[in-house]
Amino acid sequence: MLRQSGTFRENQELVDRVMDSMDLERERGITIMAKNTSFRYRNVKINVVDTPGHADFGGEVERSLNLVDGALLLVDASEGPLPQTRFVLKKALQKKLPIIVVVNKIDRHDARIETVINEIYDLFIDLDADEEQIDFPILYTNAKTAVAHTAIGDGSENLQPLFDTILERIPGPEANDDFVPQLLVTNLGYDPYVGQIAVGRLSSGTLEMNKTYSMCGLRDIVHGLKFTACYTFQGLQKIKADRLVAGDIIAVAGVDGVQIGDTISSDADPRPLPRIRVDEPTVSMICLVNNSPFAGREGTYLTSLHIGDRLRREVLSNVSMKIRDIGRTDAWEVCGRGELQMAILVETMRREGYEFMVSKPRVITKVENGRTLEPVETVFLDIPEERIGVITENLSIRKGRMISMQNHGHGRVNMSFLIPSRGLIGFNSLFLTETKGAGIMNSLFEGYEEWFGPIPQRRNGAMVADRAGRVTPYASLGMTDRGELIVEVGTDVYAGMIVGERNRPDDLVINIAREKKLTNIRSSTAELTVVLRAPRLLSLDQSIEFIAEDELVEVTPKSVRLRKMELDAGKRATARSKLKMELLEKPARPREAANTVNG
Ligand SMILES: Nc1nc2c(ncn2[C@@H]2O[C@H](COP(=O)(O)OP(=O)(O)OP(=O)(O)O)[C@@H](O)[C@H]2O)c(=O)[nH]1
Ligand SMILES: [Mg+2]
Repeated sequence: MLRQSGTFRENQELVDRVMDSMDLERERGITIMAKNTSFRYRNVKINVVDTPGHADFGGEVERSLNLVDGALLLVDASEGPLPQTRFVLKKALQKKLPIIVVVNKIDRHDARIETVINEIYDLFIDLDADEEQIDFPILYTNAKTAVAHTAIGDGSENLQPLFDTILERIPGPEANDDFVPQLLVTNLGYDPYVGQIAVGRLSSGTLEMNKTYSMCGLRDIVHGLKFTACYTFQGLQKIKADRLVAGDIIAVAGVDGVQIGDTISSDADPRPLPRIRVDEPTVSMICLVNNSPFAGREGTYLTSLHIGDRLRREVLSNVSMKIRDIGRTDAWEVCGRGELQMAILVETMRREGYEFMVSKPRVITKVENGRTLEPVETVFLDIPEERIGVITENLSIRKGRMISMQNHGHGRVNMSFLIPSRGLIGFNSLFLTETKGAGIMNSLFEGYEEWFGPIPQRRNGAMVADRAGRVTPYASLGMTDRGELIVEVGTDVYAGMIVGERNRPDDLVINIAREKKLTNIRSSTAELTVVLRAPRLLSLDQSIEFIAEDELVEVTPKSVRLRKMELDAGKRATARSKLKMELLEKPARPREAANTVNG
C-alpha cells in the first residue's frame, strides 16, 4: 500500500515487513506492537494501524480500535478465520466499525476461498453482527505481489480496488476542528531528542504549539501544559507540525507523567474522554534480582533500582501489563495476558542488558462469594488422526473437557477443549513433541470459572548440580540412562543449577563436573565407542515452560540458566515435602487484596 500510493520515492528501497520494525518481530516473524503509518490516495490522507494477530497481544488490538473508523479483517485463504480472528472481530463489531473482509494469500495452492467466506459469514452471525456489518465488501488479495481483486480473475494488477473500497466504505472521521480539543492517549513512545511522546487520535478540536492545554489523568487534571513538539505521521516517519487537526492520528511531546488512557484537552474547559479499558491480566510471574552465584558477570543492569524502573516503564506503554508490589525490594509480580507476552518482555529486557530471574508463570485467580475462580480458555487443535489418543489424554490430565471433534476424513482431526489456563501453561512444547511438529494449536480466553482442582506439574524431576564446576564429558556420559542433559560439556555450573531433565519423578542431585580418575590401565575399546548424546538446549520460551514452581530461570544478556529457588540441597529436601502437600491438594489462600493464589 505504501509503495503503490507513492509514499516512497521510486528509487527508495522498501524492506519487506517494514511495519515489523522491532528486532524480535523480525526474528519471530510476528507483529508484537501495534504501529501506525499513513499514505495519501486521491488526496485523502489514510491512516493505517497495523495490529498483531496473536491472542496474547489482544490488548494492543483493542486499544488500536480507538484510533480508527473502520477495519480490514485479513483472513488467510487456506486457514480461514482463526480463534483470535473471532476475538478481534468481536471487539471491532462492538465499536460499530465498518468491516472490509480481505481474503489474503489467494495464490496458495491449498486456498479454499468459497469455504473460507462461508466461515466468515458464520462468524459474523455468531457474533451478532447487525445487518449493515454483515453486508461487508470482500476483496481477494495476494499481498506478496500487491494485487487486490473485487472478483477472482477480474484482471486487476494492483491494489486500486482495495484503495477504492476503503474510500467508499470507511467514512472519514466525524471530527470538528471548532470543538474543544480532545486527544485520548492510546500509545506512548520515546524519542531520543524530545523524550516521552503521547500518541493518539485527536477526536475534536485542534492542538497548537505555544498554547496551553490540560491533561486529564486518572485522578486529577493538570493545567497549563505546553508541548515541546507536535507531530503527524507520514509514511513511516513523524513529521513536525505547528498545528494538529481533528480526526488525525498525532503525537505530542512534553507532557510529563502522561499515561495511556489520559485525555489531553482544553486548559479552560477540560473534557476527558472515557478511559481505555482492556481485559484484565490472567497470568503472572515473579521477577527477581539475580542472586545466583554468577550474578553480575554478564549483565549491565542488575540492581533492584534498575529492574524496578524498567518494569514500571513497561507498564506505562503496555496497557495489558501490570506490576504488583509484593512487599519486597528485590522482587515484583508481573501480570499479563499470556505466556508469550511474558517471554517477549523477558527477552526484550535481556537484550537491553538486564540481568534478573523469573519464576514459573501462573494464573491469576479471583475470589467471588467465597469461591475461587480461575481463567479458562478454549483451545482449538488441528492434529494428525493417530495423535488423538495421546493429546486427549494429556489435556484431560490438565482438566480439559472436550467440546467438539470433527474428523474430515483426510487423516487430520479438529478438536476443541475447554480448559483452565493453568493447564495450558507449559503445554506447548509437549504438544509439539507429541504431534511431531505436525499439530496446530490456538487458544482463546473465555472468562473465569470455578477452580478446576489440582493439576499435576512437570512429570519428571530435574537433574541438579551438587557443586560448582565445569561440565565434563565423563560425567555427562555417566548420566545417559538417568535422563537428558540441558547443558553442554564445558558449561560452568553452580550448586543448585539445573543441568538436565531426569527420566523419573523427583530431583536427582549429581556431580556433573566429575573427572575421570586416572588409572594406568588403558580404557577398553568398548568405552571409547560410546558417543555422547547432544544435550537438549532450551530456548528462553522453553526454559520458562520447563521450570517447576520451586525453580527459576536466570536470564542475562549472554545466558539462560535454570536453577532451584533454594540452592542448598539439604534445605530443599525439607521445604519440598511441605510445599508439595500444600500446592497439590488445594489452591493456596489468596493473598489479601492482591487476589492471587499460588497455582
Ligand atoms: N503465499 C502468500 N504468502 C503471503 C501472502 N501475504 C503474506 N504472506 C506470507 O505470510 C507470512 C506472514 O505474513 P505477516 O505479514 O507477518 O502476517 P501477519 O498477519 O502480519 O502476522 P501477525 O502480525 O503475527 O499477526 C509471511 O511469510 C508472508 O510472506 C500472500 O498473499 N501469499
Ligand atoms: Mg503483522
